[in-house]
Parts: sequence; C-alpha cells; structure tokens
Amino acid sequence: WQFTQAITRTPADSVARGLRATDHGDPSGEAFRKEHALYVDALKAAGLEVEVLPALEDFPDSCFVEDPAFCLPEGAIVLRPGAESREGEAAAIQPDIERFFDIVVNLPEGGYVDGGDVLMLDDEILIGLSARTDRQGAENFKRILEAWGYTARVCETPPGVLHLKTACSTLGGGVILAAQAIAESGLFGDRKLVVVPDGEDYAANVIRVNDVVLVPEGFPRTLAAVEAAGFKTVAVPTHEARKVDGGLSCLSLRF
Ligand code: CIR
Repeated sequence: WQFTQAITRTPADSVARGLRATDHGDPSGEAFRKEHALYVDALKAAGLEVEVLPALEDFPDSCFVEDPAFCLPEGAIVLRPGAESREGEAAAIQPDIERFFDIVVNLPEGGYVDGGDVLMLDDEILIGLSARTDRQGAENFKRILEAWGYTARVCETPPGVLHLKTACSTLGGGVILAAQAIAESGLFGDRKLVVVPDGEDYAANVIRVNDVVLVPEGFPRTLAAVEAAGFKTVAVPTHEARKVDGGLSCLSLRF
C-alpha cells in the first residue's frame, strides 16, 4: 500500500452518458471535474505524484482508469475492458502506461478483464468473474500474474455487483473491508475483516494509500468502523462518480 505515483484522467463532458446499472440522473462533467480535483488533492496529500491525463470525449467512462490497466512493481498489464463502449480505453491509455513502465504486457485477445475486478491482497490476487470479466480473460490474466511470481485466484463477484472491488477493498496489514454479503461468502477464509455497516454498501470501495485510507464522503458508520480497526481515514466526495457506478478505486491507478 506504499505507492509513489498515481495516474488519473479528467472526466469528460460525455461522462453524462456513462454506463450505469440504475439511473439516478446524469453526472455533470463540470461538477465531476471539481470533485475529481479534490480526489487528486487527496492522493497528493497522501504522498503521491499524480499524473492527470486529458479528458477523452469519445469514451464516456474513461476517467475510471482502473479498468483498462493493472500496475505492479514488476510491470503493467494493459487489460481488455468488458463493456463494448470501453474496449478502446485500453489502446488509449497504453502510451501513457508505457511512459511509466519498462515492462508492459497486453492481456491476450479472446477474453475480458476490468481492473475493478482485481483485488490485491497481502498474499494473493483475487480476480472476480463478473459481467465485465470472463473466465478466459481471468485465466489469461492469472497466467501473467503467476509468471511474475504472484499467487492468483479466480473467484465469483457477488450477483448484482458491478465489480469485485465494488464490494470489498484491502485496508492493508492483512485486513479487508467487505460488504456483508461478500464477507459471509467464505471468499476470504480466516482473514481479518471489517464488515461494512448495513445500508452503507457503497462505502465498501475504499483505497489504502500509504498511511491513510480514503473513504467516500457521507458514510459515517463505515468511516468509524475503519478507524476503530486502527486506520487513519480521509473522506473524499464521490457524488458525481457514484451516479455512473464509480467509486474511489476506479478513479486512479496507483503504483
Ligand atoms: C462502468 O460501468 O464501467 C463505469 N460507469 C463505472 C466503472 C467503475 N469502475 C470500477 O469500479 N473499477
């Protein structure tokens, strides 16, 4: 959870047409860009250098840079996002990834993986099958990770949940923040869990960055639970991102 660098992308006005499971109104590009600036500030305050890539109007969901790539100390993997309107985001971000990494591997054609389905734990990497990540993509991705010496496991993302990390996050030090349903699924074995309080499921998506955990603003009981587990928290607004099913993790690549 020690990082020095983040990559983000400015939300485009086309984010108003971003994908969403349930419509709660369109996000506004202008309001989202203000919110995004606060997010970038929070990453900087946590000690990161932040690269802010320009908005891409052709890709309404392109500010969610977590989905087309995955970064590790060994190198980066350019993924294949599973939503048709997002497929081109991989080629769009590739040159930027190549500026930061000497080793860049592309997920082979034939399967799909969204970075939002990849959860880095202390001892293994979980790859959640979802509407965006299929078996072939997950197995191809697992082979790349294993070649770099990681233990990886393909698992199910809970039904009705967009991405695996919509329902859980790594807090660090072996502790996982998990929404009730996934906490009870047995997925995490006997690892230490902080369970998201009832009615606050959206707040299961947090990010540990160096000494702090960024938590979405407006979820006081989750904030308190994370603090009670011994972590320092910072609340960050995600109101516009949430309208298109976005959360804190999807807005950056951290390495
Ligand atoms: C999508 O449906 O692809 C975007 N509207 C939201 C992506 C959120 N990404 C993530 O959780 N990793």
